[in-house]
Amino acid sequence: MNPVRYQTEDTICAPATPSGVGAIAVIRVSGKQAIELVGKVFKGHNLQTAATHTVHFGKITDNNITIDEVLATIFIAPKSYTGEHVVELSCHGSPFIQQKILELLVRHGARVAQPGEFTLRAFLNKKLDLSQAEAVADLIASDSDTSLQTALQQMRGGYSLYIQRMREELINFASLIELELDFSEEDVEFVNREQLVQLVKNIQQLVSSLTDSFRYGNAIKNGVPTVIAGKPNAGKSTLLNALINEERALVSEVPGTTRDTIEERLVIDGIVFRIIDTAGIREHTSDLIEGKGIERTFEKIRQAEIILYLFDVNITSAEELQKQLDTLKQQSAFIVPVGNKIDQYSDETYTRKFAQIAGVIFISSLSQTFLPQLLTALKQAVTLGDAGKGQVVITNLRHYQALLHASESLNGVLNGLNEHLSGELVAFEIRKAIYHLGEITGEITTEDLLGSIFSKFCIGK
Ligand SMILES: Nc1nc2c(ncn2[C@@H]2O[C@H](COP(=O)(O)OP(=O)(O)OP(=O)(O)O)[C@@H](O)[C@H]2O)c(=O)[nH]1
Ligand SMILES: [Mg+2]
Repeated sequence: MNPVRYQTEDTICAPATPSGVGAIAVIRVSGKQAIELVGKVFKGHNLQTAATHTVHFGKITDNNITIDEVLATIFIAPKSYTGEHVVELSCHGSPFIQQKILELLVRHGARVAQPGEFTLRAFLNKKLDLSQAEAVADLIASDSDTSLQTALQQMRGGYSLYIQRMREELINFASLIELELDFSEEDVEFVNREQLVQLVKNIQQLVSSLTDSFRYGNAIKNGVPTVIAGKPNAGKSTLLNALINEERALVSEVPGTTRDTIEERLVIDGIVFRIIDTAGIREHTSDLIEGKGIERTFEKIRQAEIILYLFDVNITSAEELQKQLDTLKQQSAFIVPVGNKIDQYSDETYTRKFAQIAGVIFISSLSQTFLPQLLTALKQAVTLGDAGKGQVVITNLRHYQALLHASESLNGVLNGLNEHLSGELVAFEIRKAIYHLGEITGEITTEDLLGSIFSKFCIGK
């Protein structure tokens, strides 16, 4: 942890735009002295008398030598990103000019900001809560429509409102139970036990719908792990190459060509898939390397959200396929059976051959037929497989863990109430649940936690 981060009396400055040459660059200055300090080096309109949310043309000068012509945008506290006075200087986008201006600001008393320090201040000034601040980082890092949408939703408040409400209700009950304890001699009950049980059950349900959404949420953020599995020579590597339009994986007619797993990204309508080509599964191999590859295949299968089970329609019988699919069903992944090499059929009798197996998609990886159907199936697997769109989705591992802890404590509350345990124990468990819910929105924080969250931001954010 870096203590400098918490010196909120300092006025901080940093480039807000990426490093390198560009048309313009923005330097952000925030703090109690921000306007006064920039005013010392800015020749033009008197910034100290400027209204909030106004833009002013002027020159940045150092001892009467002009460094650059800039636009200064003024935000007066508390109406700014950080909640403090903020000046944004749009200068010409040369790294040299930016450096000169930053040096000048530092000479006049500003300090260069730490990563995420602007957003940290926004959090400390209650401009956003912790889960919203974390969403800012996700937003900057988002690289697909879906991840962008989830980050935006979380930044605008997402589930923090729910969590705050749950927390407040629990706080009410906890204080009533604690009040009872003060009057324990008189044997009064301020808290209706049935109401409390109902409330805890409702909250429990909400918490578990949030934790359930994590698998989906995490997939959106990091890409849906999608494994192409099947027997050697089924055409897995050919399919990977066809999907990403590139000769990425080695293809040959020798079974056991792929030894290690190969992963490539594929974006379909804003959803990111991590397509993983694996070594073909066969039961007996004397080849050590191939054996290791097969072990790795099973590891990938266990981690998969979706398994594309590829089989050669020419040499696979329906019974065999059914058996292979049955063994895969032990996995929690969504399984799509894919019949490959249909180009070797002159008619469509292959559909009859596998008629009793549901949901088979038939393709030819080699001649790239029916690939769009496969893409549609992939998209559906995501939306059918888990929480649909529009629902609140958890993408953050820290939130997920806090929710799991809250859920454990809520179970403790319910058990305590069922077994008529003492009010003290029940209150203790409620307080624990309140604590864990508070960790998400930042009502409960430690400097270590804040440090680890905000240090992941880029400088200037
Ligand atoms: N006719 C036909 N041949 C195909 C098709 N897909 C793949 N093949 C051929 O099947 C052979 C094996 O293809 P690969 O893509 O290497 O198969 P694989 O499943 O990755 O095999 P391993 O890595 O050994 O497990 C190659 O000769 C491919 O050209 C297809 O749709 N039609
Ligand atoms: Mg292969």
